[in-house]
Amino acid sequence: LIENIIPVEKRERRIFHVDLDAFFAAVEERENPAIRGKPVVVGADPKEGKGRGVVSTCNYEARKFGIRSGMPISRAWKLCPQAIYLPVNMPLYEKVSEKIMKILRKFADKFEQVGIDEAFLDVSKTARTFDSAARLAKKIKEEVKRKEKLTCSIGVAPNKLVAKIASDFRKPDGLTIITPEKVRSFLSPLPVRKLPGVGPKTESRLRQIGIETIGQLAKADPEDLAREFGVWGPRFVVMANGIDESEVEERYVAKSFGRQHTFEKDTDDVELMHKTIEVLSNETFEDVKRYAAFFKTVTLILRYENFETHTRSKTLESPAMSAEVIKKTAKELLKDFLGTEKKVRLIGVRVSGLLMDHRQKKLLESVKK
Ligand code: TTP
Ligand code: MG
Repeated sequence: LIENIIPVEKRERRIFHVDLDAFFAAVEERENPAIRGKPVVVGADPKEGKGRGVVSTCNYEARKFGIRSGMPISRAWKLCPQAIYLPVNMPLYEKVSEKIMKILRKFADKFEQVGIDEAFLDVSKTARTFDSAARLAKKIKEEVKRKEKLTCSIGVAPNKLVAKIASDFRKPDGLTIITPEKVRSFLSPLPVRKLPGVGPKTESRLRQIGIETIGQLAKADPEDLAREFGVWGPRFVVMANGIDESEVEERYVAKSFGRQHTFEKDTDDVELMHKTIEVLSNETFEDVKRYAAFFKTVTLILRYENFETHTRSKTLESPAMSAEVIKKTAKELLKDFLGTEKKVRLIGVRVSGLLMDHRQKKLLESVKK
């Protein structure tokens, strides 16, 4: 058998990306049958259109009105005042997420949770062919639906990059299978925005040099792109060709912890910003403590009144585990932003580059069970 001759790591892999549909909103609908089938928006209080926060997510009924994640809640209200507006109930979603991840983990040779509602599964050993992988994906979808009453979308592909794009391709309740020979034809007509790492800025710079689809990017000269985008240029070309050799890797903690706050009124009051940074740092530190982790990087997020958003990070000389370090570093980073005319709408604090030792990982695993 050819499978016995070729070393396992060299064989084509079968990777799943699983992503729950309209996750927070779907959990709310599940908990409350009375709102099922109606447009549901989870996020900040809309305050009759005067609310200042954002939409966390909304169900597919609400998306028909044009509502999307990250949109100001006031805009959502304009688009659909009759929707059901609900606050974010994080502890509930975390509990549901844990149960779902437990189900998914069971089916994987290697498992990597990447967000509250998404995970990669390497099933190459369990499913030797794409046909058997397709059957396994259906089984997973059925079990999630039966046990947790939620739908998810799954992308099946030879690597993480393509699996991630595939899970997003048909949503909700989708299953998209991209065999190795289909990778190019699948990616090629898609807009470059579908590639992870390509945001609105990169998209518009690519458009200026005549590149709109992944297919066009795949054929671009890596050197031309290196001149335009530095080290990322050639990487974009590699991605556009559907190449990604990264492994599905178990992660023990969220890669970062953070909190943000939208001010009731846009502000230029430095003292208020400092006070807010202190509160956010304390809250962030509670999470850091809970996971007994050290952090290496502190990031400040700042959104001006015109929604222009900036982030600035500082990597510490040595890993820290203190609220004071978060406060001090975030305040230092804030200095870069002061002295403009623009008022500030939102401030956020984040720590990343988390380190844990082996014992702490074990501890965390036992807590999670
Ligand atoms: P997503 O998987 O991006 O979105 P979704 O599950 O709501 O919808 P779908 O996958 O069907 O497109 O994010 C998962 C959860 O993360 C989402 O339910 C709410 C939260 N979230 C935010 O709070 N803010 C955001 O800007 C985004 C994108 C998600
Ligand atoms: Mg989702």
